[in-house]
Amino acid sequence: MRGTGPGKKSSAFSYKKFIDFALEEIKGHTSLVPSPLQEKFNSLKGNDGRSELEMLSFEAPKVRLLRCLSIEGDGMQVLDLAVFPRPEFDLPIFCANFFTAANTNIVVLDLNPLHCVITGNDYKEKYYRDLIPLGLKYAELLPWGGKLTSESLRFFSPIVIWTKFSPSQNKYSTLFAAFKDYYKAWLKLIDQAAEETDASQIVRNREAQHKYLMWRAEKDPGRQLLRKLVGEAFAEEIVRSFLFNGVHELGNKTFLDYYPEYKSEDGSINQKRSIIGKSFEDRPWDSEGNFLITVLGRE
Ligand code: BLA
Repeated sequence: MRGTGPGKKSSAFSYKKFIDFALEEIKGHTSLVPSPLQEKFNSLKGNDGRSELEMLSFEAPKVRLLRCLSIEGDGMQVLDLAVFPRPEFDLPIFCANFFTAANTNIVVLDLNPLHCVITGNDYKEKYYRDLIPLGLKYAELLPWGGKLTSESLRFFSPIVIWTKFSPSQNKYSTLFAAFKDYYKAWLKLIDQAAEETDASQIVRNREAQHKYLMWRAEKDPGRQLLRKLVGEAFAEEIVRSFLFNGVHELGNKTFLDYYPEYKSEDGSINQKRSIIGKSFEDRPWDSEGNFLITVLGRE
């Protein structure tokens, strides 16, 4: 390590170039304009006086919201970049969720399916069939990260990259390559997407996105850290109005309407992330993208 102290091991690494790539690359496909959210959610320093949080948000003709939160702290980096299509499109949601601490990296990279790909075949065929080789390539380079919140699997696609690794330049390069390839694959989908005109399909897309957002807004693993950095009130605003913007706008159903299994005896939401528990020690899709365990339907 050149001139870096022991506590600074991972600070040579930054997710900024991922963001630069995403914003630059999309320009060849569509025209981004800043989101009105940008005014309230931008840059700030964490309560520890050292962490920097940066929030960026944009819209485009087919994109309801492209938003990104990055945190650079003391030996810690976070990237949470997601792109949510407008409800007139049933496109997958681009999802890059990377947490880097001194000794570990936790990675979810996926084109999260808007509709179920576990019990249903049509949506899987439509969007993932051609992407299976891409998924297989990175499943080898960035192997399955072991057991995780079982409920999360409903929101993942057959090409999801769920991995954990110790800091290594080589792994970061592979992750950057995967990020670029997944993002480009997603941009191709958005290029090809035709606007839905059937009102009932648009309603169905909107509700599916709302259900997804309600899950993530309630059970986001980053909440504790955000609360520590910016205080409880602003952390909640970031989660509900920025990261998972749409929870208030896209529908009226509550978390428990969608996920009644989380209801506790007193009627409140069970605070546990998982009711089923952690599972899926190994990657639960075969090499053709078939889910191997069929207990987890979504609709
Ligand atoms: C851990 N983040 C995780 C884990 C997953 C995800 C699966 C492993 C723990 C688990 O099994 O739940 C990510 N889970 C997802 C994603 C979906 C999902 C993307 O269901 C989508 C449907 N993460 C952030 C931000 C921070 C963050 C903003 O997005 C920090 C500010 C941190 N993620 C974070 C931390 C952990 C984690 C600290 C490990 C701690 C823990 O497991 O609670």
